[in-house]
Amino acid sequence: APVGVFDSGVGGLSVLREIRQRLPHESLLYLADSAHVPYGEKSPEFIRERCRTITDFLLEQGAKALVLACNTATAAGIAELRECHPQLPIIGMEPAVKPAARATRSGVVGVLATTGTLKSARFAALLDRFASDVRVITQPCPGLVERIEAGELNGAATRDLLAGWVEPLLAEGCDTLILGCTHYPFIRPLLAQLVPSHVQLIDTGAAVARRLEEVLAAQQLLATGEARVRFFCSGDPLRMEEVLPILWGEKAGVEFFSG
Ligand code: DGN
Repeated sequence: APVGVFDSGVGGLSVLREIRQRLPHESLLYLADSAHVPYGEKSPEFIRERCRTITDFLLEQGAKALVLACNTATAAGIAELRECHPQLPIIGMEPAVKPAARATRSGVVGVLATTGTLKSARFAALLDRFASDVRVITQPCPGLVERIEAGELNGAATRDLLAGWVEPLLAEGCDTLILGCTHYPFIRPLLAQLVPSHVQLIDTGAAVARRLEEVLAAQQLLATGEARVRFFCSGDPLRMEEVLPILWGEKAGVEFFSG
C-alpha cells in the first residue's frame, strides 16, 4: 500500500524527495491542493476542512500512512486528523526549532514560515519547549510560496523578496535560519547566496523521512519491491506537470482531484 503525502501545493515535493531517497521501495501518492494554495493566510477551520477531504481521498486510494508535508496544515489540522483516525500513522511537519536552538552560537534564530504557522498554538508550544534560551525572530514571507509554485526559484523577483526579509534578520544577529515551510527548501540555494557562510539553514524534510521510516518499521508496514509514485492536484494538472521537472527532477503525469 502507498504512503499518502499532501501539501497546499508543490512545496511538499521537497519532503517527497527526502522520502523517496530514504525509502525507495515505498509507493507514494502526492496530492497538491493547488486550487487552494496558499494556505498561509487561510483560516484554521478552512484548512482543517481541506485536511479532512484530502485524507478521505488518500485513504480511498489505499494509503497506509499519511504525511502532512505542510507546516501550516500540520499546525491547523493534525490533532483533529489523529483523533478521527487513531489507527492511521500520521506524520506532520513543524519548524525545526529544537535543532536550531542547539545550533545557534549567536543565540538569535530566525524563522521563515507562513503567518498561519507562526500564529498557531503548536508553534507557540514549540518555542516554550525548546527555545527558552534563545531569541527567536519570526518572519512571514507573503508572496514567496506563489513564486515557488510558479517554478521561479532563481529569478530577480524571488531574490529581491527574500533579500528584503533576510537582511533585517541578519542585522539582528541571526546566525541560524529555520525554513519553516515546505516550499522553502526549493529556494535554499538562493538563500545561501544571500547570507554569510557562517549562517546555518535548517529544514525538516530529512527528519520527517526518518520518522516515517521508524513509524512504518514499528508497525511492520515497510514495503519491499517496486514502487510507484502518483501525483494528484486540485488545480490545473498541466501547470503542475510543467513544474514537476524543476521541483521533482522528473517528468510525470498529474491526475485531477476534484474534491
Ligand atoms: N507549504 C506549506 C507549509 O509548509 O507551511 C504552506 C504553503 C502555503 O500554502 N502558504
